[in-house]
Amino acid sequence: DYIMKGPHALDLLSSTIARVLRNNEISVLVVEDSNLIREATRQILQTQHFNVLEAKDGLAALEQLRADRSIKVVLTDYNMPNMDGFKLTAEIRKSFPMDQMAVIGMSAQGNPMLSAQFLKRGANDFINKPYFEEELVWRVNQNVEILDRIAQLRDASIKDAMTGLYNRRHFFEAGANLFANAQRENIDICVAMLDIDHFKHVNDTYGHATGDLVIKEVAQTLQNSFRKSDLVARIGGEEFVVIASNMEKDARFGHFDDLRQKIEDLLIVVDGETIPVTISIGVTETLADSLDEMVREADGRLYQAKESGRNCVIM
Ligand code: GH3
Ligand code: MG
Ligand code: MG
Ligand code: MG
Ligand code: MG
Repeated sequence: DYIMKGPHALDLLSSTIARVLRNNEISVLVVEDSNLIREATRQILQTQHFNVLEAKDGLAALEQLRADRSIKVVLTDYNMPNMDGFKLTAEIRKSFPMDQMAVIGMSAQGNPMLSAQFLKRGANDFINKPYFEEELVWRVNQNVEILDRIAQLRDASIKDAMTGLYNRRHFFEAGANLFANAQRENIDICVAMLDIDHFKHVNDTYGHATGDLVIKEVAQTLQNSFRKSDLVARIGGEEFVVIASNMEKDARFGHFDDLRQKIEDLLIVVDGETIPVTISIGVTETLADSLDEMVREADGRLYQAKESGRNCVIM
């Protein structure tokens, strides 16, 4: 029926499907002491395919928020025993910023100051009770949509669009935290600089598009060679950097040399021609006074690797 109405109906259908798929992944916590209203609210949200959790007061809500990291929206009543909605909102904001978790206040008391008080404490939105079902549905959906777009923008600002690796700016920001943590907790870290060999030759011989493809393949191999807790970034055109934590000392050189070999073994074929790709790697394992110093040290070793004929690891 929908589909017969033409392209606009198709758009509507596909955005509805996208919303259902998205909402399936999102938990909404309904905080309400009235069993009747809580139950009704849950049912409405379930029609939107949200995963709905319930709490009878602010204290119970805080406990759930600590336990379940998938909660993105909190719908909260004002008047509740133990902890009211204002206090709950203020408590939530101590741990969860408003661009990562939406708080929507609700109250039946017909007092216009209630919405102002909710917003003042950091709520994203407010709904009067009794609410119209459609208003509840769309306020929750819009709040989720906004959080989603913010997350997308944040992601785009820290990642390199071509490879999906972290960008240079994020490397130095996140790296500074990793480094400070390593210093404080006495965690063993190593920093590696990696650079594709004779890449100008790849561009000159096979063209820029093939060059881009090579960068993507190398980036993918790099990403797959380290743990989630390690930091892998594209720091320049065909230059990459890694901070790896708690890598076993004896296995370390082998790990980087295996990576070097994996790149050499990559089979990149364009128009029937196999593109030869190798990288040089410089690694430092000594915790210096700053991340910059460690990066400089690794870069020095990368230079040595280039001088020693490329396609090798200097550690
Ligand atoms: P070496 O072994 O000494 O590293 O030689 P090289 O040719 O790789 O030298 P260099 O690092 O100076 O050159 C890197 C080249 O990478 C220069 C630049 O045109 C190219 N490049 C940088 N970013 C990109 C990119 O995003 N795509 C493509 N296709 N080429 C890029
Ligand atoms: Mg109440
Ligand atoms: Mg160079
Ligand atoms: Mg190079
Ligand atoms: Mg380079």
